[in-house]
Amino acid sequence: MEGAERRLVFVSNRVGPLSDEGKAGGLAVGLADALRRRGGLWFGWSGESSEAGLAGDLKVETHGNTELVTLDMTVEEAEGFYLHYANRTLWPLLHYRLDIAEFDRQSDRTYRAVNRSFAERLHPLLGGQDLVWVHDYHFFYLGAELRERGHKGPLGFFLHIPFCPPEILGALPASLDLVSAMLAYDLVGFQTDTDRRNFVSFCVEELEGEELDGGRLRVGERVIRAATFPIGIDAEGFAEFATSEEAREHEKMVLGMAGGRAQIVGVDRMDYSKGIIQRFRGFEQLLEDYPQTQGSVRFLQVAPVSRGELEAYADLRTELEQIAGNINGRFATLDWTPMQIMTRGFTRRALAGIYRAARVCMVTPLRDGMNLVAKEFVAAQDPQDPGVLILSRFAGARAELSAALIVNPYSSDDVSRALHYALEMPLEERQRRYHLMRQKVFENTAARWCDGFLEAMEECARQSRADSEE
Ligand code: GDG
Repeated sequence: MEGAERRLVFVSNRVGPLSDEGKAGGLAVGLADALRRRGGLWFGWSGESSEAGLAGDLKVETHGNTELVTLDMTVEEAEGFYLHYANRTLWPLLHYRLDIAEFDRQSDRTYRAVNRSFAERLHPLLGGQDLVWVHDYHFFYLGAELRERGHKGPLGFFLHIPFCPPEILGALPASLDLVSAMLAYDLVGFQTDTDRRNFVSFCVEELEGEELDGGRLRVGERVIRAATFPIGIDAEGFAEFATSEEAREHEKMVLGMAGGRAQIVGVDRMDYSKGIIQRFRGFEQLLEDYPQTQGSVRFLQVAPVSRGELEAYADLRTELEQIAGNINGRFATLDWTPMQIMTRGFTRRALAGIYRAARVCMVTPLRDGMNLVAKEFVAAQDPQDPGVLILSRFAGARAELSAALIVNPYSSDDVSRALHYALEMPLEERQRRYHLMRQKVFENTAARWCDGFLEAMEECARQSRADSEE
């Protein structure tokens, strides 16, 4: 059990919270759990800007055996690194949106410089035995920067969002540098086999890499492991939320608004990758193709504004509000408004109540790493009278939740047919599908995902020690 002695070090753009006041998402819950159990350090951006930025003082919060350490950025650092390169270049590109990805030299430079500065500040805090686990597309270069500073211990990286095929990634001017930098990690984790395959293909096609057995990959002198670790949620915890008093109040409110009509729900950060526009079109098509649904359904879309400083996101908001307005204008009667969009956020307990009030939940991203909403919806259902999940074939969650109604989100016909089928679905079929999905959601939890990744890292560490002793 030598591995159990190793300290955990997590690096992610945003850090915490460690305690769960009903606000934290699945990821934070999973990571915080592991930190509480084993102790360690969680390192990242404070979310604030200051004049000194990454050169400024470390902010340290100690909670028992765990430290949260954060740094500010300057306004320029935050803009170039986070808003521009991470969210205007990498996010759209990795979500297969070459049409809106923006490439500029300056933000590429800032992104690399910020990764370098994070490595510079983190390196003195590290011991060679630490298990260092870096999260997501903000930190592709961090591992390589740590290696340059002499860090020899095990480094893991997990990508929460999709990894696009080489034909798309190749458009990124820095694609070779970026993927080469990923090889500094010993373990690279993805949400789905497709993402993993895309990464391996890039290494093979562009970097003369070679796939070995056991998920290993050789590129030049380096041998790393690339594997799939589908993320989960704290299913028990979320199911408890769904029967809390706050949830019940919200469930009642939603059902009251529905007034006996079938409630359809969508919950997403307002992001173009989530396919909300296409979902609205599908709902409109339902009202058109199945006129009996007019007056008998109600659609609530919860879409808290996210990255609102970026034009693509501001435009999306305007467009969604327009489409919702048009649908309501076209179909509403004196006593029925077909749909409602809300851009304010809810607590997680309230959200659980909203899921529970839903007869149908639409999760229709155009591309999504996993999609935790799909899993939360399942966890929140009443097993006696569960709602139906409509799930995009392009969500990572599709691999586990194949008992959902799987749709092509680009096809309004497909979405409208699935909605109609869901609304008509007999209780027995709802229960059968729900139980299959429930099993997956309660089995592959956030804690299990986290432990699985850490175990694989321990294995990599043992392997590399064995190799260096040979
Ligand atoms: C990335 C990947 C991957 C939404 N509205 C409210 C609220 N939410 C919460 C949901 C859910 C979370 O936000 C969204 O998670 P997703 O997984 O759906 O999507 P991303 O934010 O894009 O996350 C994704 C994930 O990383 C983890 O690896 O699954 O594919 O894109 O938890 O419930 N939470 C609260 N109020 C809201 O109004 N409190």
